[in-house]
Amino acid sequence: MTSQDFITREDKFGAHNYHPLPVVLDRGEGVYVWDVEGKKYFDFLSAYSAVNQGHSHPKIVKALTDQASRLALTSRAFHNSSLGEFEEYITKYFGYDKVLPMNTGAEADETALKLCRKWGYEKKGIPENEAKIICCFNNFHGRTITIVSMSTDPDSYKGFGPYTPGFVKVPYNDITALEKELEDPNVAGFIVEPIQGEAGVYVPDDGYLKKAYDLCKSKNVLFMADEVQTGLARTGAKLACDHENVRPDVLILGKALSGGVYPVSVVLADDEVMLCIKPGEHGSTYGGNPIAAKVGIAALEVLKDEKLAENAEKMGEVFREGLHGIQSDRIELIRGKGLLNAIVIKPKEGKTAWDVCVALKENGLLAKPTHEHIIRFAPPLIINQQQIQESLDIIKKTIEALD
Ligand code: IF1
Repeated sequence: MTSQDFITREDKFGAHNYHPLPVVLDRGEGVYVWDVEGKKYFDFLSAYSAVNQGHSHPKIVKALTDQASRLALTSRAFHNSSLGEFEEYITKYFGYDKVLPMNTGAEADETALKLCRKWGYEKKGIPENEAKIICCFNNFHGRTITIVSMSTDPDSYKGFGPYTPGFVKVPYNDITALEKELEDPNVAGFIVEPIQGEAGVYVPDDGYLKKAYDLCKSKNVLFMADEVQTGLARTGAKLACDHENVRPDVLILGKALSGGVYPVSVVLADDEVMLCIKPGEHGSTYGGNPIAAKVGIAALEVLKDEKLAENAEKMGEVFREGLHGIQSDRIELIRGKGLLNAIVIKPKEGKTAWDVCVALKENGLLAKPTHEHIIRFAPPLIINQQQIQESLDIIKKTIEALD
């Protein structure tokens, strides 16, 4: 079967909720993936930052397969011998009292929202059904009906109403707007991405997170950081909030918490918040299963053992510097932190970010456009200097050939 045969079959039998680049991947290792014809590519998407540790990291794969053949799933109706080990490991790793494991990022965000409302009623004393949560314009927190109720992107929310009430939207990176909404005593929480991924790798001003956190504290409001995409070494620190020494009241993690081999997500918080949810009030069949527990530990160990935050910081500098060295008026802007970067493409002669990505693919590098004119560059964090250089050569060659 050729790539086209695979694509045609997906198109015929699969729902049309995605528009992938025309490449059919069959194998991955480290920073590389191979298509069904055997062509090799640099992976500059890393499954939307789920594969920070590199494809099929041997240590994570071993944790997965060992546990899969021993005990895969018990449900939380019973205890299992791996969950506590994971809970102890991850709470100490990030410095929180408690963790609540789920599977996907959206589920972890939903968990945080429920936890926040519960805390608002039980601890803050907000009248029943009156709690409000502040979120940001251009946020991306996932695809459930409640989460798209927070969205300001019509592609995400249009046609899926009626929406969950109780959300107040403020412009991102706007402290004054946040301060104003925080005057409302019924506000229980503020949910924010430390860098907005889907919005196009939008990095807020230095000090924004710290100021937002301090304001939340002064109003007895929970500061909830969605680090599903920015967390786990991606931006050159364990958490993107670490850059401003902010410790979120509620920390939401997913994606790279498994290195891409399994869906694992969590919410971390201290007892005062986490214990507001009582037995029977929240959960998931797969959440906290033994495979997820072992995989989660291995994925976090790899981040630490291989110093991936430090490498992301260093390689990010080299990468952005290299991008700045490309002489083309097609590149309007370069932004990012660590190895979460993007370029804004000026449409020229009818060529958009999509066309640039198709050309990059032809030249052996995979990246995905977002919002028509933005290309995100997010390779696995194990990438070395020589590989960064080769990638920059491909990007330079591709963009120059379009000019
Ligand atoms: C898709 C973007 C990335 C996330 C943050 C929660 C979730 C995500 C900050 C939900 C998910 C994804 C999902 C993916 C596209 C993608 C994405 F382009 F939309 F913005 F990564 F950049 N919080 N992000 O970024 O996590 O439930 O998917 O596990 O195809 O929808 P999930």
